[in-house]
Amino acid sequence: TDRSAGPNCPGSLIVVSNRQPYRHEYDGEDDGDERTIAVDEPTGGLTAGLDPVCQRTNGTWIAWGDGDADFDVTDDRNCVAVPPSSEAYTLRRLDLSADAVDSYYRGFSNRVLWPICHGFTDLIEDRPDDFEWYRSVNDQFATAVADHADEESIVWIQDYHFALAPRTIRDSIPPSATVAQFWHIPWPTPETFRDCPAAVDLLEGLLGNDLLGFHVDRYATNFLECVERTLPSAAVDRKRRAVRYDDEATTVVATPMGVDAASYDRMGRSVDPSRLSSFLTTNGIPSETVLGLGVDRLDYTKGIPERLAALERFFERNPDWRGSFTFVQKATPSRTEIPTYQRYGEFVRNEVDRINSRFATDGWQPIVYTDAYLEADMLAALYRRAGVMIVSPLVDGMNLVAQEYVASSSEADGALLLSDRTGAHERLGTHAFSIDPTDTDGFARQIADSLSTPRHERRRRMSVLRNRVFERDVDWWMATQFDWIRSVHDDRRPDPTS
Ligand code: ADQ
Repeated sequence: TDRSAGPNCPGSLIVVSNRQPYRHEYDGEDDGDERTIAVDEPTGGLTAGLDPVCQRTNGTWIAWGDGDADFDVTDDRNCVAVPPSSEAYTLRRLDLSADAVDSYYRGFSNRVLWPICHGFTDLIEDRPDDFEWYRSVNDQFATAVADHADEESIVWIQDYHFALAPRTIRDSIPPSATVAQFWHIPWPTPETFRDCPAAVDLLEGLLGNDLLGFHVDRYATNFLECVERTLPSAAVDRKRRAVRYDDEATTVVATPMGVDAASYDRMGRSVDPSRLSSFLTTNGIPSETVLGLGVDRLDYTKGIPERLAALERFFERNPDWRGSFTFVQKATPSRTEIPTYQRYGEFVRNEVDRINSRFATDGWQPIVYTDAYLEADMLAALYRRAGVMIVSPLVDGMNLVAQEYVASSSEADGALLLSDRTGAHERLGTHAFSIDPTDTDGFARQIADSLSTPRHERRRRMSVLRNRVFERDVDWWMATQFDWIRSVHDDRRPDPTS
């Protein structure tokens, strides 16, 4: 996609995110005295979309320096100019200690905020010191923002790793600068949020934003209800979705994130068929099989055991499909230092083995599990080849995988099975094969139905889904966020006529 036009950012952009857009790594080459440093280009929708905006506004990106090769620990402002070809903007990398990462990232972010926002309150692990580290890392990021901000700055913070930073940033940058944040995961109901440690601090922190974005209306409403119940002195206007607290105003909006649809479409078509067949052969998948596919981080929110249970029920009830339908589960190991995630991964792999040993024949096994790295174009080709895509989270803020599948399905005859508990379901649910992941019988029936639905009907559904995914792609999402940012930015500025 030509992104040179891109969304219109009214000031100089400062992006704050946990992960950095460019990683600097030794490339293994020995170049005289020094080894050469290779730079990884940004991949993935959000990073690839924001990078050109930073380039155009000569902005700044602030992120955790995560093991960067050319990191100079004696320099407390670890800045590099990126991208290497044009050096258009500044990447400021924060050096976080091992303890800080363990507590802020693997601790409070992923053992408290992640489970609570997804409603898994029984999985919360509130370890001593994690919150204080979370606060201290948020302060570190806020100080870095203040170093780079001026009157015209637009600070755009990504995600749940930074709930406290917005207020500190607000208090330390010029009043005419704007602070916005997008929260990529759900916001829970007040009943769930009641169990959240440091609830008051988190809400006060988030209300330091001029603009706070969520994927769907439900999360925005939940957030406003939590503010009403937790901060009695906040003035909440539910209709206008606005909060006044401590003399600052926050506008809350819902903008569902999309994917770079055109690029998935193009990548899916462009892969040499021999690469795809060699992937199938290497994994022992018969080339003529009807292919089912699941692509997820190994995370307990993604409903992988529920999917396996439904597949088992499906093969029990539909013996005719044994040998001619193969399900590929592409899993990406995630947060592997956390024991809950280790146990989850182990459980998933054992279930795959058990189901395979139940149904496998000489030349066929029902489920192929792989956690091998896949290049983006191969992923798109696999999506395009899959007749049935199963996306079955128990809770998911949005879910980009479902949209990537639709965007890659240029043959338009595949079927998307989509959990009604995802943000994506609100736009795609009417024309996907909707599932409740916990209803094993119903789920298994939907697998069978999707496979027996006539091609013309699958095409009809898929073409509606494709229109929706292409209409609201990642560029639409960013443009909409920047429209909102511009409107709150204008509100902050002194009225020239008064
Ligand atoms: P995630 O929970 O990570 O994101 P998802 O939205 O599906 O879930 O995004 C995962 C991304 O990782 C996809 O772009 C996918 O292609 C990519 N990916 C997965 N495995 C891969 C692999 N092996 N190789 C390369 N890429 C791989 C969180 C929230 C979601 C929300 C997003 C964006 O939990 O609800 O949709 O952020 O806001």
